Amino acid sequence: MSKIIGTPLPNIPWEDKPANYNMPIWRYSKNPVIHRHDMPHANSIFNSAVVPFNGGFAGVFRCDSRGLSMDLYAGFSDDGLNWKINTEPIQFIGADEEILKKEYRYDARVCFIEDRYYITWCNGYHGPTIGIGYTFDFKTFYQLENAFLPYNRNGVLFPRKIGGYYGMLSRPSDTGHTPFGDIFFSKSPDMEFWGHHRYVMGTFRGDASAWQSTKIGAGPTPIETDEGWLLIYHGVINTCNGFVYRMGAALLDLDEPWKVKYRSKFYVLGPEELYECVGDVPNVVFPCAALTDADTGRIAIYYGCADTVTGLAFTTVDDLLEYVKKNNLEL
Ligand code: BMA
Repeated sequence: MSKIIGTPLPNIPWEDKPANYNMPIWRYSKNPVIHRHDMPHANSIFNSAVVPFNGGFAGVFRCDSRGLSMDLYAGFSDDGLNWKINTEPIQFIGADEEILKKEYRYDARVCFIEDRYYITWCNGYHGPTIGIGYTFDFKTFYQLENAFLPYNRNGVLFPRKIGGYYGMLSRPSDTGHTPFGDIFFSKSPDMEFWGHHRYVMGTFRGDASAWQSTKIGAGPTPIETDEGWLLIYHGVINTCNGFVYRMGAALLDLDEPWKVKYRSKFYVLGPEELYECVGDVPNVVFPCAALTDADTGRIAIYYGCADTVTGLAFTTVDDLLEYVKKNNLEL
């Protein structure tokens, strides 16, 4: 039995694992949980992040408009299933107009640290890089300096300081659709200056785990367990019909998260349902958030489906960790 280190969340959205199901993650039976038009002028709502907030839930949603402009919108829910997403994008305030200028914003993660909700996202600044902001109430949003030089994507914060420093995973990339990509760890004393970069893990080139052979990127905020940080990530293979995005899981050392203890050879969820296989970008499952209940070990994962809608899936810390350990990728 493994333990989630964190707070109880008795109202976590939940469905039991279907009988005779042999994968470690199972889908919500009423998926997609958010449809493409659940905000009036959206073309698509996907790759979005939710957290417990005020007894219910709040989130930062990627809504691509009908102009296909990519931006972030706040949204609220009592049960994590029925969402009301604001019709106006988040307006950040901050110290420097240069940084506040919006080129594009997408794929947010939200992470509660100490006293506030930090938001990281892929921020256009002469190419994609990692934007950072924070909010206390999901009404007023403050933007800090970009974490890195372009080009970078999939910036994911750890929910507490490690060895006295904030920690972030990210994936150095390029200006385009990036045919490569490994996960790195960086640390910061103040959320502004990031350094001490360490390699965490990369693509796997062999036949045994080809689903993660082109690029990988961190997904939800890593989940603290008594055995290490449970990381859910995406892995990509390039095929004759383009990239296919699947979900994997790994366990990172608690004190030195750039050390990988286990990593799944097999994907833990892949595009199989129609809403995952058909959409603006077919064959994509892209996890960006996970709610956890420390009392029961339950985990609810929110993931983008085919760059069009948002799905919800469930697992427990035991289901996922057992699977990762049993199917460990030997490097
Ligand atoms: C990545 C990002 C994600 C997207 C994925 C599949 O490069 O743009 O937002 O889900 O491609 O299109």
